[in-house]
Amino acid sequence: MRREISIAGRLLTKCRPSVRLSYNPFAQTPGNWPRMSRFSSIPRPEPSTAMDTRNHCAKADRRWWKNTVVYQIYPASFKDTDGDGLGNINGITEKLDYLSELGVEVLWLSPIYRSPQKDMGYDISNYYAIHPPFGTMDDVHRLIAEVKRRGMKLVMDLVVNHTSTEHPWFVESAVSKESLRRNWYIWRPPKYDKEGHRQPPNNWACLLDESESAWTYHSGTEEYYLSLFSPYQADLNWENADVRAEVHDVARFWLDKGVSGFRMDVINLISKDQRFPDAEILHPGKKYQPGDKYFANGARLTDYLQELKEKVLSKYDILTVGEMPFLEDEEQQLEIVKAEEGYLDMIFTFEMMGLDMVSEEGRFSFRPWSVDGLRKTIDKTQSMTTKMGWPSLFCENHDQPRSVSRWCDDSAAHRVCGSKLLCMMQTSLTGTLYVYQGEELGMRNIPATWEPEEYKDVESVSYWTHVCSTWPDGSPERKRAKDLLRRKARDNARTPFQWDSTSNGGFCAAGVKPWMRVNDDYPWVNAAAQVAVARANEKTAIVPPYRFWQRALDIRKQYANLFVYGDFELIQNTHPTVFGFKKSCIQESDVSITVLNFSGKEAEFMVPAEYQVRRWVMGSYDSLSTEKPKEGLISLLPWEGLVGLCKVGANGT
Ligand code: TEU
Repeated sequence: MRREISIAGRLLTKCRPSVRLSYNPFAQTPGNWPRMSRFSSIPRPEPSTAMDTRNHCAKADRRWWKNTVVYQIYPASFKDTDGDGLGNINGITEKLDYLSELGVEVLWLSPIYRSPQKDMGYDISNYYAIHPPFGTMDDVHRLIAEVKRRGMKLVMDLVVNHTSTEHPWFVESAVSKESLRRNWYIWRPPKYDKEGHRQPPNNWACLLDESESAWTYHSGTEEYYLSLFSPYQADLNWENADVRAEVHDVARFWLDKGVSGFRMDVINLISKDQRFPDAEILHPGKKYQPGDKYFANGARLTDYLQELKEKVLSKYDILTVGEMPFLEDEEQQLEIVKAEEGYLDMIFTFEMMGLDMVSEEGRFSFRPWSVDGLRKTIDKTQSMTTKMGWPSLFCENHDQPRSVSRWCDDSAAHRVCGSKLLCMMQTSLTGTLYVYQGEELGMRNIPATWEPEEYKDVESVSYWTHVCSTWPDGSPERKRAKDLLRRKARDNARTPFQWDSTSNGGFCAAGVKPWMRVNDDYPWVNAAAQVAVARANEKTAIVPPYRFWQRALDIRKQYANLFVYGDFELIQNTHPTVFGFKKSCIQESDVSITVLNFSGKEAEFMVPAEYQVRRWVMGSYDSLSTEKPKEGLISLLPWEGLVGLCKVGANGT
């Protein structure tokens, strides 16, 4: 069942999913098929059994942004050099050697633009200026030059779904209904309920505060504006060609300065259903409901991306990655990233981040996740390469808890092994790899002993305020909410970077109060301590995460055919705790196997009979791991991961 439609002169073949995953990163509409999507009415074909799943490695074109490692910097928390307790641009420049030594090649900076910082810079009030506490435009020029001098590249965050309400465009838009910029944003009149009380134009919930409306009332002009994330972040009206032209100018401005690409913030939310209908009731009893079905992956998304590509992006040799929550359908994902015909090089999707969430319960929820879920999710993203798409790989970013705390065990006994296990998983998968600051040290979540007052993120603050106004102090509900905050708050990733064991973890000078409390573990979890250990290829007793990452990135480069571009296949895919996979490439005589025991208990794993491990090249327990048997049944210690290069035996393929 496949139908072709012609839209705007292009022949499109579009598909509707027959099966949908129930996960959703915001715990919103389970299965968010966009009604307005141009492919929504087209049936999906039966899965093709004839699809050739091998040898894509050899076919893939080899653009620079594929075989590269991107390191995300959260400027507020990276390094303070001017004594105000907030990280700054010169702090990044100062640490470039550390980054280049680690082996990263591209830096992605979370927003540094002028902003009232209601959402840590994701609320921009001037795209052409720098937030003064971060530094000046000259500092940025110097950073770009120093990055280039080291053969590295810089990627910026492009946040154009919304602006700060302090942006002059919004200020002008809000002046009156007749303002020339009125329709730069999304304004709608109120609705009135049966009792005559004023209500927002529809029932959509706010994304960073599920108990509130996605609309904010403006008494001056007696209308509401759409503010999907928070009342301080007003959604731009992309239907307006002037808005799009201005966004194109912003992108050109930064590319002309020599930046090498963009991470595009929630870029799949730019086309909204213009009817702004009420969302279906998914959370009975709640006033506001998830509206993503109507504001994500909308009908004109690909038109807007095509225009951006045509007018701006295609004119530069850059990396583009779109952050796309609420996008789970493979065909849609592929349409965005497909080689040549796609609009962006790659996207961030959040299926893995949903494995430990309960959709019906919202953002702050938790359920134990399974290795089987992880296996299926990764298998799905890896399979993109078989259809000429390109995956992005990440376990952390500034919105997610720390990976070792979330997916492994961050206790003193297991933290190091767990970080190495996650490192091996990421460095042996196909795609462009993204490492988040501190991940290379095995940094951990906020300690359980911290009170909610230490959490600074707008989302955490709204959540906790709501909890406190709903449940009394000492109630089990509050206790549970506190636990969820500790597990899931974005603050977990935002504590200051731990450079050394001096006060404030070396993030800022002694005596200066950092903008956010430094994790108490800095005396033993810090960069200096890990860098001080000899390089990992020497037989040291315990290789720390930084040295392990450094070596893993080397190995990834050295065997790029297998690790960066290789064809992915699951092995022993029913194992309850071990995630195993094989990588191969027609251009290589070896294949690799990665075996990851996601458990605090020992496990056994059978090396497939057709392979004999020539060499275990990486292992969580270092020399202990790499001396494991080369074939047959191998026993794995808690949180032990292994990566081996294998000869293909007589029965091998
Ligand atoms: O995030 C989009 C977003 O809403 C999610 O990443 C969300 O924070 C996460 O799913 C929580 O689980 C982007 C930015 O990364 C985030 O920091 C901003 O707050 C948001 O957009 C608005 O700009």
